[in-house]
Order: sequence, then structure tokens, then C-alpha cells
Amino acid sequence: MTAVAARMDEVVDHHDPFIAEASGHLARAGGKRFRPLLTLLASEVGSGWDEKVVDAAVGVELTHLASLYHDDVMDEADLRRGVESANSRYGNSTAILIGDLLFGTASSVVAGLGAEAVRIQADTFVRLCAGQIRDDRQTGVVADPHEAVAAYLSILADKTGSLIATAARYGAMFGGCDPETVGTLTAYAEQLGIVFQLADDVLDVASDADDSGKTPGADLREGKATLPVLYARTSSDPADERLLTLTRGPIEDPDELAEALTLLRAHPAMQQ
Ligand code: GRG
Repeated sequence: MTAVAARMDEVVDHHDPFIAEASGHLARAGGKRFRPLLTLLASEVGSGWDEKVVDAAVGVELTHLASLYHDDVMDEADLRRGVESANSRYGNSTAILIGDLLFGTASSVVAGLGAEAVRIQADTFVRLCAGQIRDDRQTGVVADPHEAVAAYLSILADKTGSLIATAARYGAMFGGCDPETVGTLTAYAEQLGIVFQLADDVLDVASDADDSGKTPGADLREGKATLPVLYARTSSDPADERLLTLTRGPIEDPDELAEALTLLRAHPAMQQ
């Protein structure tokens, strides 16, 4: 991962000091670097990593970073990776443009890997955006929670699974794996991505800012019916009436948000 960090530093740079500072803001804050790690690990199934695998890993992490800059603008988030979000620090316009710049940088790095890699990057970008749009359009009004769970998992496959799948696919491709192995690792990583996002959704309810580096309750504030909320909605227990009312739409009132978090944290849905 040292090679990935060094290559990222090299490509995320700019002659304009402000742009260099703002585009390195979240990268400097660290993050788990799960996706580039997956690229390196997938390459180990084949012949191991080289410069191409490192560039693929950097392309994936930069795409992820770009999506975080944009996501925080959309969510009006104030905290990311345990530091002030880019939108909080530099304003929305800069955060959006830095996201665009990082995606451009990612695409430039991936372009060095050939047409197939570029096509995969573009298809992944389409799925990321489509997943995010579908997620954003959830109204919180759920007629059938069981159907809603299936629809929700399909959103997660696009918005989170797609890039994690690509991380493994690049690693396997450039690690020289045969096409069947590339396919198997890609499919496995997409499922892993769905589970990864489910854990992220549960942490939005269960964790505090120190653990997750983000302000908890963001999904509830936006009225997103994530899996903990959907499971709670499958309940016919009259004791859940208040929780169902609170989570029917966005929760703007801080007291109501705190109440919904407390109810959901204690709910059997969170033990499942
Ligand atoms: C500009 C590339 C681009 C995309 C636009 C905003 C958007 C479309 C998509 C958002 C997709 C998104 C933010 C999904 C959430 C994925 C997720 C679980 C993020 C947190 O990932 P971690 O836990 O974070 O790996 P760290 O900080 O550890 O890297």
C-alpha cells in the first residue's frame, strides 16, 4: 500500500496551491483504503502486483474520493474521515469541482491501462451515479417493506458494490488471472460491497462520530429508509408506532432525530 500512497501523492498534485490543498484534503485524512487494498489482494490471486495494478488501485481510490466529495455536498455533511468535510471547509462549489477534478485525475490514470480499463471505469461511474440517484429519490414511504428491502439491496449493488467489484476486477485483470477467475472475483467483490454498505448503514445508527468519522443519524435526517429502518417497518408491534411515524420522512428536529436514534438503537431490527 506504500506504493499506492506514493502514486496517489504524485497524481493528486497541482501547481495552484489552493487546488493542491483542497484536492489532497480527504486523501490526507486517510480512510481505510479498502478498495485499493482489494485491488492488490485480487492481483495476488494471479501473479501479484506491479505498476499497472498500482495505477488501477489509485484509479479506484480516486474515484471513491471523488464520490465522497460529491456525497458530502448532497448530504450537507460536516464531517468525513474524522475531519471537516470539504464542503464545510471550502464551500459547496469547490467541493463539487474538486470531486470532478479527482474523477478526471482517476480517468487519466486509468487511461494509461488501456481501452478495456477505461470502459470499465466509465461503466462503473454510470452505476455509481445511477445508484446514488435511486438512493436519493427514496421517499421514505414504504408500502411493502419486504419488496423495499430487495429494491434497497439493488441500489446498494450500484452505489457501493459497483466500485468495489471494479477494484477486484482490475486487480485480477492486471494480475494476469484467467477470465473465469476475473469473473468470480468480480462477482464476489460486488456482494462484499453490498455487505460493506449494509454495515455502513447500520453504523449510521449504531456508532458515534469518533468511531465512524461521520456524524451519526445522517440517513435518518434525510429520510432514507436504510435496512435498519426497513426491518423496523416490518414490525406490527404497536410499540413501534412512534418509530414508524418518526421515520416516515426526513427528520429535521434535533430532538426527534435523537429520539429516533434511541428507538432504533434499542430495536430488535438492530440485533438481526
Ligand atoms: C463523482 C465519482 C463520482 C460519483 C458521483 C456521489 C456519487 C456519484 C456516488 C456516491 C456513492 C457513495 C458515496 C457511496 C457510499 C460508499 C461508502 C460505503 C462510502 C464509505 O466508504 P469507506 O467506509 O470510506 O470505505 P473510507 O473513508 O474508509 O474510504
